[in-house]
Amino acid sequence: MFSSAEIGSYRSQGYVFAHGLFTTAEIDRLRKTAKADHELDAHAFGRDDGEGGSVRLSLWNHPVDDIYGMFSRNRRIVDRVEQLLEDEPYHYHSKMIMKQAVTGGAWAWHQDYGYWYENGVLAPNLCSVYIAVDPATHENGCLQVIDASHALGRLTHLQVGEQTGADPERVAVIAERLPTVYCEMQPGDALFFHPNLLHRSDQNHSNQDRWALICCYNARQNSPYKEGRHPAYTPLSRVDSGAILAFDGATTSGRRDSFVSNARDRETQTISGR
Ligand SMILES: O=C(O)CCC(=O)C(=O)O
Repeated sequence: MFSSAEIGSYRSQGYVFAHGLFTTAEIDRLRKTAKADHELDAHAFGRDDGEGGSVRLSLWNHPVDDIYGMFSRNRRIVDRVEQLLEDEPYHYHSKMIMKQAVTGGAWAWHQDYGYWYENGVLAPNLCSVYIAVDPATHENGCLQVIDASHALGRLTHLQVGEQTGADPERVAVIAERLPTVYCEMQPGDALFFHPNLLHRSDQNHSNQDRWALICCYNARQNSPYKEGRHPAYTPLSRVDSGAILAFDGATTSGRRDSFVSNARDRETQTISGR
C-alpha cells in the first residue's frame, strides 16, 4: 500500500511512482503474452502524430480472466488506487501502448480528463496506472509529465483538423513555469497519475520497443451521467497479488466484445508541430 508520504506526493505533484511493483517474472509473462497476442494486434489502431510517425494502441473496456486482467484487477494496483481515489475504484478501461522501435509515434501534451470529461464524467476523480512492459527511457520516448500541472484544473482541448490536445498556447506557458519530468522506468515499475496531469511522449527513434500497459480507473461515485465510450460503474473483481504467476493461461476470448477499436478515437489524436 502507499505510505501517507506517497499519497501526499500524488496529491501535490499529481503522480507517484511504485518502482518494482511487479517482478521480472511477472512482467516477462505479460510481455511475452502481449507480443504474441494476435487478438490484441488485430484490434490495435493507430493515428498519425503529425511528425511522420504513428501512435499504436489496443484498448478494451472490461477486464476478464486473462493475463491483462490479472494485472488490472490485481490488488497491488487496485488497493492503491482506492487509497488515491478515497472511493471504490472500478475499471474504466485498459490499453496497451505499442510504441514500437524506430517508428513509434509521439503523443501530444494532454490531460486524460480533457477527454473523459466529454464522456460525462463529472469530477476528475480517476487514476491512470502506467505499467512499464519494456524499459522506458529518454531515447525510446518515455512518458513526460509536467510536475503539479494537475492543480491547474482541466484545460481546453483543441482540435486541429483531426487532431486534439491541450491548448498549445497555454501549455507553452505552463512548461516554462513548471518542470517537465522524464519518467524513465524499468519493466515492472508503475506510475500512478492524476487525470488532470499534463503528459506527452516523444517519438521512438531507438531500436528498443517501448510498450506499456495503462490501466484506468474511475471512482464508483463518479460514474458517468451519460453513456460514453467507457463503462459506467461495474463492480471490479479484484484478484490476489499472486494471481499473475498463478494464472493458468486461459483463453482471452471474453475480451473480444470489449475492445474499442475506433480509429477516430479522440484519445489517440495529437497536435502536430509541438
Ligand atoms: O504512452 C504514452 O506515451 C502516452 C499515452 C497516453 O498519454 C495516453 O494513453 O493517454
